[in-house]
Amino acid sequence: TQSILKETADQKAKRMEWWTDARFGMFIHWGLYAEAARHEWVKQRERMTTAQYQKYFDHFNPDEFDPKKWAKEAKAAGMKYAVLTTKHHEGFCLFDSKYTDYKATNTPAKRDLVKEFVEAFRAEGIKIGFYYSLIDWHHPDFTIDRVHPQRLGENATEADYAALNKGKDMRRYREYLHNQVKELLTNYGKIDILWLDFSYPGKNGKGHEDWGGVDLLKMIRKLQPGIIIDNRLDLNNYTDGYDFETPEQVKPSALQKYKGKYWETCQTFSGSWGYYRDENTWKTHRQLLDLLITSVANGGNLILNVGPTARGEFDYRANHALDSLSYWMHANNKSIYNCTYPPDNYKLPESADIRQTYNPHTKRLYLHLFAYPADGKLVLPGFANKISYAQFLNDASELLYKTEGGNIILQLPKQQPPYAVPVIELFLQ
Ligand code: H79
Repeated sequence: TQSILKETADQKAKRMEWWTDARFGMFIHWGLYAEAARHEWVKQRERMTTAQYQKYFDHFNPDEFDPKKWAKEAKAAGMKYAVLTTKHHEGFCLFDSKYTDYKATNTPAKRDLVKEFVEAFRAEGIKIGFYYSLIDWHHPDFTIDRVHPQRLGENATEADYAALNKGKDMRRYREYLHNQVKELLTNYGKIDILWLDFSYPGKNGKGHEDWGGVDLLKMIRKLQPGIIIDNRLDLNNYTDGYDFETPEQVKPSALQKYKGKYWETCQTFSGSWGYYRDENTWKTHRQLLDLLITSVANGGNLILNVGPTARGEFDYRANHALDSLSYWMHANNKSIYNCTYPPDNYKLPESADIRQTYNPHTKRLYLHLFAYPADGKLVLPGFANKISYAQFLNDASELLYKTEGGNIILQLPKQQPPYAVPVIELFLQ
């Protein structure tokens, strides 16, 4: 395996430190698909031609766009970084690229939306991430493959695709891609995260050779040496071909296997990433807390997505979900930031009702109560002599306990603190 940065594990840990400490970020999927309001893959799902899709370009007019509001909401919810789709698979650029006319500045929006996003979020002290789609369903040289809106029927052969793609030249697309990534990493100051999406190597798919991945990676590392990159460029033979893994829309129970790695699970409120008006599958407050807490309890990050509307606002359901998270985070964020899974000797038996996190700097252990004991008794098996004090995290109110055999028995008040998931803070001996 090769490497570009020639870093030691300690040097990488230092580069990643702010990100691992942060634990919680905001993803923002915004593009022309917000107008269709039925999934960011609408062009592909409905096999729309670029001509049919043109109405969304012509009518893109987010007259309520105010990224300062977005940044305030992200900050209130406790999110420490934000990653915006500068271009999604549809190919539409939210930024003022020299290399295409298919960009926000040429729509009724008439503005570089990426620039405004960067300025607003930076002003709130939120780290800046760019999502950039490797896939491009608009660029004329991007060859039509089996995942493209203009794909052929199931029975089409390689020869059929070769005929269809006559005249398209991926070399020109590669140059375009590299040029745009260069613009993004040159024109907007320090960029903290680059989120490239995605490769699908294999039969008639696209991988690092199509993207010119090695040269692209070298350029990225050179332009922004501190940047943190996701793992979707298909460059696995470089030790620093990526910085973190990206389990997408997986259940909390599937996160355990990433323990010990750098990872971030990306999750949606309702299933789609782009604004989807009629989707009725919104996660509950409790489910969102479960994703956040279980991520930290397994040593990873959560990036939670908002799909703003075509007016440029967060939808009322997204606002409601963010408000609930703000309320919880305001009182309980110390069990999230700078935390990870506890050392083995502080692990409670596996239980659906409790998730543990641990702050290695302060040596405090956090118990997240997904069920509140009816009799107020909480037994910590084998915890005798392991703790010196106990309190609720939200208000630092003392929790009494006694030692029985090798166990600690915590006596909680009858009344549950007013949080969907209350947190106990234990001071370790
Ligand atoms: O931007 C969001 C999504 O639009 C994008 N990634 C997040 C962050 C994304 N959507 N789907 N996927 C990533 C995974 C897609 C997998 C599939 Fe396929 C596409 C399954 C079938 C078509 C790739 C190609 C895997 C098999 C064939």
